[in-house]
Amino acid sequence: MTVTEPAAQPQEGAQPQREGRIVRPYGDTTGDGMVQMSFTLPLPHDKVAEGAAAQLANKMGMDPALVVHAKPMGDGYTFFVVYGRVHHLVDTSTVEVVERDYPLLTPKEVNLVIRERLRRRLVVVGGCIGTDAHTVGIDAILNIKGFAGEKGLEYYREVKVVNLGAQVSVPDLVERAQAEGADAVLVSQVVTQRDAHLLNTREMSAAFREAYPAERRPLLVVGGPRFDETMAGELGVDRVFSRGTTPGEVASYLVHRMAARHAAAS
Ligand code: B12
Repeated sequence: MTVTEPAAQPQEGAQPQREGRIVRPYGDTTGDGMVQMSFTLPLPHDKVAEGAAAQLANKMGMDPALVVHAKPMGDGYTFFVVYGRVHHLVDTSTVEVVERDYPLLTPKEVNLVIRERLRRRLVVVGGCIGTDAHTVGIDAILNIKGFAGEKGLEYYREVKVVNLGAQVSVPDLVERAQAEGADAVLVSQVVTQRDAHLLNTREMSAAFREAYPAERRPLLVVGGPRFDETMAGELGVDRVFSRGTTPGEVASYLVHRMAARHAAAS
């Protein structure tokens, strides 16, 4: 998909122009429509299971569908990789994505905006909620060591980070956010089994709405590899970040929103 990069200093609400293209997948030769997909069936590995995998792929629009890998996964389960042709086209001009609508700032610029606008440190409280113990993602954003060559928010002199770690209950998160005077609450959800990430996020956002008057509620930001970034409204949060997010993007977003709130209040 070809998406033009946003300008360095986009206007508030401005939508970058997107170049539209009609594309189909590429396997052996350009535009041949070849794709590969993997899944597990609750069947022991035998010829019938392989036939069932091919039939499923056929029903999903893959024709021909070739089972290229099959591996037993414990008793009564088989993992498959199927390779084949799909005939669908994608028009990139109809693709909906959340574009970055704020400028990317350096840590120095972020610190400066906070100093000038807020005149105190920006307080960020973060953690993994529910039973989720996958802290590597939230640590990548918050800890000084950071991610992808960027330092985490702890590195920013004007940001106070309170990292609560794993398995934080929603009431504890709300209580700590209130005690710290949080400007933003950053929540990570990595486990998506039975939609736990969606249920936990909705519970969290509802609890913050209950605990705070609307104008004093901290910014609610949720992140994790399997979130759909277009779901912020549905989940009751201000922003959703997904795979590959860097600390600089988050810091830039926070000061952008903080500056907008500050301007609206004065
Ligand atoms: C490391 C790991 C573990 C470690 C976690 C250690 C730790 N301290 O975090 C341990 C061994 C404890 C573990 C346990 C389990 N795990 Co595990 N784990 C992983 C693994 C291999 C890597 C995750 C990771 O660290 N990624 C690296 C980070 C940097 O990436 P990230 O989380 O996506 O974060 C980035 C973005 O998403 C974003 N982001 C994330 N959070 C946030 C938050 C905010 C606010 C923002 C802005 C951005 C942001 O920014 C980050 C940087 O770009 C994944 C598989 C995989 N390859 O992804 C499985 C995986 C996540 N685990 C899985 C499972 C099932 C489990 C267990 C249930 C296994 C079991 N049966 O016991 C337990 C659950 C424990 C629990 N209570 O949560 C499944 C989840 C499946 C699902 N759909 O839910 C996965 C996908 C493996 C799999 N394929 O089955 N796991």
